[in-house]
Formats: sequence, structure tokens, C-alpha cells
Amino acid sequence: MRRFVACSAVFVSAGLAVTSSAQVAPELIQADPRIRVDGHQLVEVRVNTQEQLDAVVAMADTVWSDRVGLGLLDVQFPPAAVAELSKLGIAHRVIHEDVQALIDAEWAEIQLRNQQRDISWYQNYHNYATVITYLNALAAAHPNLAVIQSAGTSIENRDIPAIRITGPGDGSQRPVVFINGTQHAREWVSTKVVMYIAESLLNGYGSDPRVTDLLDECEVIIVPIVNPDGFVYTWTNYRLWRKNRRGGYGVDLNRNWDWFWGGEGSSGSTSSDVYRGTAPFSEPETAGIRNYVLANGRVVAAIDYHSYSQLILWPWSYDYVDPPADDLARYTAVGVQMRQEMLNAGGVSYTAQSSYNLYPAAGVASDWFYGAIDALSYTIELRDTGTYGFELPASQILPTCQENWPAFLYFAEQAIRPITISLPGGTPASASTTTTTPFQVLISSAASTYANGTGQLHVRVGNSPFTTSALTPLGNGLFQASLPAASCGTEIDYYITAGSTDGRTVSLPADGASAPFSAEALDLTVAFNDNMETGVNGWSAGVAGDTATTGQWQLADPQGTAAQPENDHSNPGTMCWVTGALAGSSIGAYDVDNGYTTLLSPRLDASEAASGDMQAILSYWRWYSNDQGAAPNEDSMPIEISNNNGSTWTPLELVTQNANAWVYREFNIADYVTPTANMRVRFIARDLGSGSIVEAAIDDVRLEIRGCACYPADMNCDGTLDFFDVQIFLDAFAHHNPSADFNSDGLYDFFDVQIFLDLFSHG
Ligand code: 0X9
Ligand code: ZN
Repeated sequence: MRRFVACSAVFVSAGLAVTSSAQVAPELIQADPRIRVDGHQLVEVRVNTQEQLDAVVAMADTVWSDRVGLGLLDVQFPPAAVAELSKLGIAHRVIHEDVQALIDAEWAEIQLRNQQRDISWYQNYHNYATVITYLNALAAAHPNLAVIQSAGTSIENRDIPAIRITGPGDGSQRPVVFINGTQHAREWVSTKVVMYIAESLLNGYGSDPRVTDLLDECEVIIVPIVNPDGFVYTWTNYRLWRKNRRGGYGVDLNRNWDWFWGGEGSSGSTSSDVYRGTAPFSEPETAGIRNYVLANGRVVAAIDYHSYSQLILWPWSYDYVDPPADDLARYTAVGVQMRQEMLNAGGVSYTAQSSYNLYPAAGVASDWFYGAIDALSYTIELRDTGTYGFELPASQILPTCQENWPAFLYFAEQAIRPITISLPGGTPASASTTTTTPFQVLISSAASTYANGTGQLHVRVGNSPFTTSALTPLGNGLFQASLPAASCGTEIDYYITAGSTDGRTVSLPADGASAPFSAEALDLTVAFNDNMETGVNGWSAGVAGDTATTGQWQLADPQGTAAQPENDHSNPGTMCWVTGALAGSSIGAYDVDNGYTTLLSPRLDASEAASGDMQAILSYWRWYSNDQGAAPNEDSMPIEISNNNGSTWTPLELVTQNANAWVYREFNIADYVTPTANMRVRFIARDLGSGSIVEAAIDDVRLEIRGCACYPADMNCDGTLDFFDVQIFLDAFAHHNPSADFNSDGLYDFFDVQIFLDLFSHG
């Protein structure tokens, strides 16, 4: 599939509305770049078909979006092209009327800020020479912590320096965290963010205990500019240049790494913005970094910083493939927490997701770091989400740095910490009163530093002291732990510890016994539990009145696309209900089209919860996607419940969340309808708009009855039979309240009193 073939080189060589003035010396930064793009527009286009995409790409100067495919794209066009869009019937919205005006404003802002004395280095953009000078000065000011090395040399013979930062003492065995900016020339803010991280590390050592500990344990290597030639070119010639400067057409360095090089999302055409080069590591810039990293041999974690879109992306990028479950769990946990760190820092919202979910791209740095050297490896796309894109105003540099610093610090700590404990299935909040309640624990480590046999569960039942038991290994870093049974209503506190081979102990939650997790022991019956692995089991795909012509619900092992999961939710397991399981030749091939498709559950018995002492909890895992394609976010998926076998329906939720991930939901049925023996649920996937991509999946549906059932004569349910219960009974009896109708015959008579008294005296 061709997805990303936009081209700035073609636009230069095709001699569109481009003017050039030949005399500007490189590095002499005046508001006079050679290539002007007067009247070129930045336009949001809605691309419905491959033909439209081809036409858009052919007309474009360059695609700004990081995601290229059908749907909404930010594209820069020469002046005449926009009228052409209308003729071709391609819906569009002009974001900026004149890209040159944006560039001019940016230059003016840079000059203005250069004259201001009271702003920091992180409140303005700087050119290559200035970055290098500043980097050298940083190292010189911290000779006990930092050294500068060369990580390679560019095609035009510029140095690609790295700053290595670690605490005093013998650092030769410390694990290394590697970060870089500006593989892509125009993504200027990425250089600033990694420089800010370098400076924060240097300033924090000795004053911030987290930084001090980190740098005593590991080394951080920072390459602020991987692509110096391209970067210089953005300052001297063309602000929106992306690639290196190979042959004047350039190679996209982030398609040149040797991990499934040549695949999806890269191009063999020199004019493409994602031109991959002639061979893996054909470029001195990427080869240089590879050699440097391999020679070092201690890199355990890496982040490749880019802009824009506010994303935290983990492998794989080359195809719709996930890492093995234990790695994926770690990527997800660390990625989601990085996002949280950014928010906690007062930053903007980033999305943490798999790279391929954005679009597959083969030959990217982050795949190589994970695939070739087994590092914990992310790509981060910095601000913004498209308002200014690459032309991010200088006023936003510092906030972008500030939100990324704590996320990096957390990432580095996680990466070098000997082991990380997480609970892939979540923290149990309830426990059984009759049997143990099992749950899974994942212990993962950057290297194999888990000391076998040290994983322990610590449990306190009620007010008793904590007791300890060993975790049971399940393989692949997974363990089973079990909460003990306890009498109904009892609080059970718990935490987990594990030891590393170097004798340290890690706890989850981090403060262990002083702030443990907590669960409540409850009477619990599983009334229904279907992981969809054992056949249809009474489910119906399709009901009378359904109108969808493709993408009907089916029980299957789904094929992954940008909108549909590759894997079901159950582990182990492969099957789930999904709307059109096939991937097909394009994202829209087997999605829901032209109307409704309904997945109807079998009858579920929740009658045990009818009295109100017990709760009927319905839960499921769902997948929903409606943010791809030409008309995103126009549809929604109603999920409804019935307590009369489907005669009437009550909404549980209206799904619009494009999580692009499995999402767990649970509902207390009584909050919606009275629980009965005749419950059903239905999931209505639908395509009501025209060009909307709709994909949904459902797995692991469960109905649990839980709570503490009361003894029938214990009218106030306080566990003791006393005068108050008699009083409540008599009052209910006098007022003909059904709770006093003990034989359920609709009458309030002597027999009810007799049964109550009998239960009361024998209770
Ligand atoms: O395409 C890229 O190289 C990166 N986006 S950018 O807009 N900065 O060019 C993203 C690479 C991450 N991998 C995938 N999205 N598959
Ligand atoms: Zn980039």
C-alpha cells in the first residue's frame, strides 16, 4: 500500500512557484531563506480514495501529517493546487493561507527573541553552530559528569556529537539510556527537548536525589542532531526540509535503519519524503549512530524524539505486529505512565499507543533499537497537534521541554531499574469468600536481573499482620498470586515484592506495606463467563432489522488493521466477536458498511441479585474504532441491556471512544434495570454516515453476582439479630412493605410473622 509519497524535492526540481536567491552563505541566518513558498497553503484535506490520495500527493509540496493514508491529512500545497482540490471534489479546509508568512513570522520571532536578555536558551530556536557551541559549553561546565564524543559524521562532513552524562566513579559497566533529536531536519523542537534533558540532568546531579541516583546508576547519551546537513538546510534554504542531503534529494533517515528495511510506509523513489535510501544504513548519519551504539554495547533504552502530534509510540512500527506479551505489557505500562507524567507536569495531552496504530513504517530507528539490541525503545512525537505543526512557536519550546523532562526521568528510571512489577489484569478489588482469588503478576527486567524465587505476595486480612507467600511462576515473567478467602465484607490488603540479582528489592505499589492495594471479600458467583474460545454458546450475530452489508459480527480470530485488533483479548486465546474479521486490501474492505449489525448475548441469569443484597456486575472487553478513513468520528456503538429477554432495552453506554485498544468496562446492572433471570445484552455496531470506517470487537463477557448476602431475619443486615430487626420487621409488616412478605404470597399475615420469628430465633 502506498501511503507516504509526498515530496519536497520534486516540488523544488519541478520549479513550481519557487524563487531562490543564490548568494546566502550557509549558516548566515538572515530572514532571507533561499526557497520561498509565498502563497503556498497548509490545508487539511479529507482523502476518501486511493486515487484522491495519489492526486493530493502529486500536487503537494510536502505532507505535514505524520499519518499518511485515507482520512484527514495536513498537506502543504503550491498556490494553484487548492482550486484543483475543489475540482477533484476533495473536501478541504485551509489551515494557513500562506506558509511563507508562517516562516517569516517565525524568523521575526527568532530575531526578536535573540535580542531579549531575559529569556533562556529554551525559549528560542538556534542553528546548528549555536547548538554545538552550547552543547560543548554544557559539557565544559560539568567536567565531572559529561564528555562530548563524536557519534558520526554527515554526508557534508558535519560532526554528529553526543554528550555522555553519568555520575563520578567507574561508569564503564553502567547501563546506557540513549536519546536523540532531529532525525528529521524540520522537527526543530526535538533538538531543544533533548538538550533540555541533558541540561536538567547536569543541573540536577547533587541537588535532585532522583537525578543523582539515576546518574550514579546509569549513563545517559544524548545526540541532539542526528541529521546536521538537513538541519542546516532548514535554516539556510528550506524550512520544511525533512530528509538528509544525499544527492540533493535526500534520504529519510527514519526509513534507513536495518529492521525490516524496505517495507511498508517507505519508498524506493528518491523524490519521496520517505525515501529509504539504497540499502539499510546506506547513510553515514544512521550508520554512524549504529556503530556508536554497537561499540558502546550497553544501551538498554532509547527514545527517538520527533514532532509533531503529541504521541508516545512503541514497537512495532514495520507492520501490524505486537511485541511478545511480557514486553508489550511493559511498553504499555511505561508508555501510559509517561503520558501521565507529562500531564502531571502541567503539560498537554499525549497519546500512548503502538507505532503501527499510527501507520506502519519500516526501517525506523525505534524498531532497530528494540529489534537489534533489545532496548526499551520509543518514538515520541512532540507538540503540537497541527495548529502550527513544524512551525511550533518559540513560546512553546520551554513548555514542551518541561512536560517531557519528568516523562524522560521516569522512563530512564524504569529502563534501568533491575525489575519492574506490574499486574497485567489489573489490581483485584474484590476477593471471594469461599475460594482463593487468583491474579497475574508480571515481573520484567531490562536484562535478566530478576532473582528467581524472590517474588512474593504480602497479604493482611482484616486487622491481622501481613503474611507472605511465594508467587507461582507461569513462564515468560508471568506469575500467579492468590488472595485468600475471607468472611464477607473483610478488607484484604496486599502488595508484591521481588528481588534483583544484585540484592535489591522492588515493591508494588512502591510504598508496599504503608500504602498497599486493597480488596474486599465478597460472596461471589460467576453466573456467566465466556472467553469466546469455545464456540458460539448462544450468542447471535445479526438480528431482524439489521442492515449492514459488510462487516457483520462474527466469531473469529481477527486480522489486524489500523482500525481492527490483530489479537483477541483473552490470554490465552485467539477468538473474539468482531465486525468482519478479515483485514482485506484496504482499511475499509471489511468494516461495517451501510447500516446496523447487532451482536446479541444469550439469556443471562442475574436473579440472585434481585433482592438487592447482592450486586450483578456485567463486564466485557471492547474494541471500537471510528477515527480512521475519510469521515472519522461520525458513528457510535450503542450497548444496551434488557431484563425481559429483549422486549425492551435500556442503554448501558454509547461507545465513541477510539481507544484503538481493548478497553475493560463493568456495570452494576441495578444502576440500569432490575436484575432478573432474563437478562440480555446487545452490541450494535453501525455505519450511519457515508465514508466512515467502523470496526468493533467484543471479548471476555462475564456476569458476576457479588456482595454480602444477609441472613433473611437480619433486617438491617448488620450481622446480628436483635431488637432492631424485630422493629424493622414490624414496621415493614404494618406498612405492607414487600420485605416483610416472608412467604412471597402478596399477603401480610400471620404466616409471615411466624416465618420471621422462626428465622429470628434459630439464626
Ligand atoms: O514517520 C516517521 O518517521 C515518524 N513521524 S514524523 O512525522 N516525525 O516523520 C514516526 C515514526 C514512528 N513509527 C510509526 N509511526 N510507525
Ligand atoms: Zn520525524
